[in-house]
Amino acid sequence: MSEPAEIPRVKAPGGAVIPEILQDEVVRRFAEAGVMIFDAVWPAAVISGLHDAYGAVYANYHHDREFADALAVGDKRTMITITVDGPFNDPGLYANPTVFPLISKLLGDDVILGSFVSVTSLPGSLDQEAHLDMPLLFEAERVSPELPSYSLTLVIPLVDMNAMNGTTAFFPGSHRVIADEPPGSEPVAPDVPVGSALLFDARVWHGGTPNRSAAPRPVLYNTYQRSWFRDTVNFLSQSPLVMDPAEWARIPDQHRFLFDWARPPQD
Ligand SMILES: O=C(O)CCC(=O)C(=O)O
Repeated sequence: MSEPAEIPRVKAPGGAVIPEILQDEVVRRFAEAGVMIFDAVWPAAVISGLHDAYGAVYANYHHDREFADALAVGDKRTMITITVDGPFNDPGLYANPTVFPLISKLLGDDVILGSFVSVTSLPGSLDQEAHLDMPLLFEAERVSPELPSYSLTLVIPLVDMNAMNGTTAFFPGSHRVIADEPPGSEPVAPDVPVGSALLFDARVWHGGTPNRSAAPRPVLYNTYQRSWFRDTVNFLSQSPLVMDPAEWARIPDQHRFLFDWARPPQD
């Protein structure tokens, strides 16, 4: 089976819904590559506001050490749980009109937001080893390529992802190949500017590239999954989704199913 050599890119129609007649074709291209970039989803000012909010609360993680409530995911690279509040509690972010209908088509109506985190690489971080974020669903890998998606991660850069700041390199199509190691081919290391987003299937091999800039490179790294699926490896010391009841009350009714795991007991 030949692997797609590139990551398909879709231009979001000004942050609006992709017309229904095009959605199936976009979903088909995603299913083939297992990774896709959506350009111009948010105005730069929205992301700059998120970057400021992130910096105000999470800069204390910008140290090259281990943390009790965050996961070291490589050299100078940490996965930090981001509390869903303030500007992060925004349907335009977690149920984005351009991207979410496609996520919903790929994962079905029982999709939930499984985790809301950042992956932040510090200046001087090295290449992250190519990996899958979690083991395949069944030990018999040959089953895996046959399955529809069950876990998708939406990467939202808070600074440009590129060769200077660091990006994530992918092996497009690697979810359709039976293997317990990354393909021997060269990965694709895309530029994903602020305002764009990248969606990938949990079965696609990938790894972060070095941060050669002088500033941390935070990206939101939010995972949507079928409601029965659990990530049993990445959240042993931190919560995947943190949101207090007052914030939960701000979620519009039609999106509450996404936050099923954060639902206060009385509801
Ligand atoms: O830092 C990145 O660009 C990728 C992060 C990643 O793949 C991970 O932490 O699993």
